[in-house]
Amino acid sequence: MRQRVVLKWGGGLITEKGQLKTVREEVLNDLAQQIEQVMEEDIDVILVHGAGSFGHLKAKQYRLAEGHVEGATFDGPLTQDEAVTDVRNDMLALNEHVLNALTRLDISAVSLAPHQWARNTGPSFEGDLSLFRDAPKGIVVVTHGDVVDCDEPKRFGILSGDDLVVRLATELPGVNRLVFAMGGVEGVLSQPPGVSSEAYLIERLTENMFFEGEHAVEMDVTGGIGLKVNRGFLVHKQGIEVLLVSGEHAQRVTQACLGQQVRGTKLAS
Ligand code: IP8
Repeated sequence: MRQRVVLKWGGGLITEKGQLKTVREEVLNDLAQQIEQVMEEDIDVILVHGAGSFGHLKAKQYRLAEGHVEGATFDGPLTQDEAVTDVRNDMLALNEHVLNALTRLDISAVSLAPHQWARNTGPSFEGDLSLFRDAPKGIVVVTHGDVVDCDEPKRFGILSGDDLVVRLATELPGVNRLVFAMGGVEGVLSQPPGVSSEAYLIERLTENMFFEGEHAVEMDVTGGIGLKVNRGFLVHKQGIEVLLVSGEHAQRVTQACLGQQVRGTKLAS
């Protein structure tokens, strides 16, 4: 059967997280090259990317993760509805950078923005995955975290790339691996309870272990490393390998996607 890998590029990896709408072009180019290497081994890639500074800052400012907040005032000139449109457009702009990085290497790619095909938030969001399933071999199908429509009374909400990967990895045929490529860390780090000693890389993470779950609440509207681990275990339980690796060290994403030995964290039972 055709083999596929679901790959998530973290928003903090491909953008400068603290600087509004700034792409890390060199990182993008390197990551695109690693996708090329994976495809040379006849493995198809479903690529999901996060939002970083193209999504989280404005989504936080206008409380978009909470959905429609009646009568709320915000520290900014927009209404919530205007902010929804802006963030969707900003995500399309980031997605264009991603597609450009792929097409520069002659990698064929198509993009499916979630606000056009998905509804509601969380790992069991609604949306038809048949366009992903039926994509011709050799084409990278790309999607990303987004602001999606939700049922009343919320009206809209944030669908994280970490939720998208759960359904993509568990419902598409031929997926045997899910890889989270992250910025700033080599995987999941330990944090002995109540102790501030140096954290070390956990190479095999089981569900009952403590880990460093620090999460930049001041700018992240989704869930940081804790969400990745939680969603990763949903996928691991379906018999799919889940790895969290650095996207900033040469070859690690390729190695992880190909199932080779790699420095990082693997989820384990
Ligand atoms: O960075 C969040 O997606 P994530 C999407 O994958 C927005 O969690 C628009 C903030």
